[in-house]
Amino acid sequence: MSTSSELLAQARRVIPGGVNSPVRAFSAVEGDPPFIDRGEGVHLYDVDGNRYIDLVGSWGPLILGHAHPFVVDAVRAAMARGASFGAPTEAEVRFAEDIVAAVPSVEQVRLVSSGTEATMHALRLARGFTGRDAVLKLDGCYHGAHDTVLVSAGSGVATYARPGSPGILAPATLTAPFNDLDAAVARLEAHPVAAVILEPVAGNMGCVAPAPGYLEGLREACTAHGTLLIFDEVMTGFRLALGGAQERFGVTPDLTCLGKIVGGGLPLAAFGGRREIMQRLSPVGPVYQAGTLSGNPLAVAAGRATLQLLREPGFYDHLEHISEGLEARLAGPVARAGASLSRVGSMMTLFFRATPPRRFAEVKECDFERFARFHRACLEEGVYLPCSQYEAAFLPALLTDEDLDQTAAAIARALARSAA
Ligand code: HOZ
Repeated sequence: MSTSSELLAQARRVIPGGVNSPVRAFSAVEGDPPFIDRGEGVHLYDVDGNRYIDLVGSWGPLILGHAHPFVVDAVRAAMARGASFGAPTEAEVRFAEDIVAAVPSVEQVRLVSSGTEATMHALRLARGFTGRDAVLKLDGCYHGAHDTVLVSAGSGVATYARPGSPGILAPATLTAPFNDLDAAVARLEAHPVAAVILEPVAGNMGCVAPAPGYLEGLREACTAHGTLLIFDEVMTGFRLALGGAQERFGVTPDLTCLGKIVGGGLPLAAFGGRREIMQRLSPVGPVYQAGTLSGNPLAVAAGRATLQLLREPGFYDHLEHISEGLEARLAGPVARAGASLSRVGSMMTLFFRATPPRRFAEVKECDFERFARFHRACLEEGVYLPCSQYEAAFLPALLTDEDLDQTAAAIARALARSAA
């Protein structure tokens, strides 16, 4: 028995399912999850001594790879000054200035500790600002684990084939298919809706790009109906461009949720947007929002250091070049396997379906049994990929040509091995 499997058995005695977040459980693929010992650059090492090229990157945050020395030094210096104060610091101000400068829609920002908090508070703020209760979310998008948005959600909810979750209270959540503008407009015409929330590039039903004109159409419809447009850029923020998907696609939402990369691998997220909306937040406005560890000095230090490196000229061109390089190397093997690769920037998913899906319903048509075999074969070949067809891989910017060659060759072998 491997050390990972022994640890999983021990974990299951004291932690539900042995994991602290369901997507880590490997329930939809073959075998047990490796328990991780450490990460270095683009590599992960498990407790059994196996080394993997890491294309999960902690589900998105690690655009600079593991334990980047510049980030480590920043966190070490912050720790030496004290882990938490529950009081304002200058670093928070400078960090907020960095975020405002980078993200087109953000005139003011509030720091929180997780993406779930960011979307929860953004939706509350939208309701408070508009005086409306209903919100519209798109099928297959995932916005964290709180009541309003655990409806027709992607990520772990889809992986475990649940329509939502017992225990949630979401009577005012409307849904429409992702990439179906007419359906969304019909909902807005039929109901007074506080906000439309979506991942502008879906990453939680695998990587699904917005159809041409879709984001622009939602923007127009929201403006026409007095509805706030919320981009959940927890995955896409600082990943698809410094200014996220909104910069890449040129569509500006009213509110933006950030997470993952913005915290440099530490628990930090944010939501922000137009000043007049953000001014409705407590203590200036009546919409309450709070958090003891919000703006935590260690997380702020990691986030600031990360953003500093992302602002280096050419960073995103290089990341695009790497991502194109992997896609090009995989094109032949993927086509021969009858699969398809969906990529936007450095987010990508290999779907076991002949053409890349455009909607959640199409993702559900994939060959999940083959995905499970493929995933296990990838692990055995030394490539660590997300353990669900409903997730996106995230490439780190440190991948070398040699890494890309080895990764593509390993994935090609895994594709061949996973054929029935
Ligand atoms: N949001 C990520 C999965 N799509 C990872 C967070 C989690 O659910 O554990």
